[in-house]
Amino acid sequence: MKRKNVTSLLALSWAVACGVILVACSGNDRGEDIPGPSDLYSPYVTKVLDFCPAPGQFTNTMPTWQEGDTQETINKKVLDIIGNNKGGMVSLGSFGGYIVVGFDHTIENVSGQRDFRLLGNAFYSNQNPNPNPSREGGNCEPGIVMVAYDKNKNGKPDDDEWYELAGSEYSNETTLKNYEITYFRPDENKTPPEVEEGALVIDPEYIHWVDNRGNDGYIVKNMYHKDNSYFPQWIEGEELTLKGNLLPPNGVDEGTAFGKGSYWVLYAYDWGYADNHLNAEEGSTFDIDWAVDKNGDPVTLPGVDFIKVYTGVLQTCGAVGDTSTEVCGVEDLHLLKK
Ligand SMILES: [Ca+2]
Ligand SMILES: [Ca+2]
Ligand SMILES: [Ca+2]
Repeated sequence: MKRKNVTSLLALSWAVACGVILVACSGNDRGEDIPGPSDLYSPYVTKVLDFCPAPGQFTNTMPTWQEGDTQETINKKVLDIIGNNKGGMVSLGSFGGYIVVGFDHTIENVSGQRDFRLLGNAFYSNQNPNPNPSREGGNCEPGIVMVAYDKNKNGKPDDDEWYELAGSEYSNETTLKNYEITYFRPDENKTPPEVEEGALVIDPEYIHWVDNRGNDGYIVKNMYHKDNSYFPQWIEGEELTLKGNLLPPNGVDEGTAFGKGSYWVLYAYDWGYADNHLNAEEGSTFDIDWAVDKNGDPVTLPGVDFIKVYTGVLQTCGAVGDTSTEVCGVEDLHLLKK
């Protein structure tokens, strides 16, 4: 015990010394003072500012909604699940569902390096019926990442402080910019249209949506998730409007194509999305230098204080159900010296 204490003390003084050196070396090429890496800070999420999933099969169960929950209690539940390296998981539901997290320091933008990692639950399948897929695929559910640097130091991400990290599909001509969708609260007691006995989809007209392109459709209810409401229960009002850029669908039923029944493969986009590559791979890390403004012009940020992730696709893939980005945490790669 005693030796451990001495070791800890030595480690602490070493860490403090390194911290001082690192702080002294921090800052950026514009000469602005920003907090540097230090063992005094947590490399993980320490705040959940907002959590608003879109309708989806895991909504109200990841985290679990209970009667009486408010936005504040839900945010706290989410922090308990994914904050401080807990490693749990929350689900953002269909397109546009989002989470906003914060830290106890500014994640520094180190030039030429990835700055943070977003943890999700993406995996690659080794049972893809397609023998020659052009990219990794399995259950990749890309979420678009936005970052905010608290320029005015008011402790909040103001509307004009948000920038998107432009991932590999940002310039894809089938990515729809300024997409907007409105989901309508369902009548949970309505009689759904008749479906075949044993059908996978038990309510094909469960949650109606309309978008700003003149389309409409439904989030369907499936037999595997039939007991929870898919509409976030702590949100007030009869409708929920969510905005962002809509990525093209990434799911392909490869089973049908290769005569092997139905087997959906959700393919990974190249880079720059949450819940899109394995947590251990470089594909789950992000460079703050990918930030762009509303016109798509690059923006140089000294660091970020807040990160927002929202589900980037709108699709339902057979038995896998609706695609939703999952978030399990964030790591400051500089503090972790990765
Ligand atoms: Ca960087
Ligand atoms: Ca601010
Ligand atoms: Ca996922």
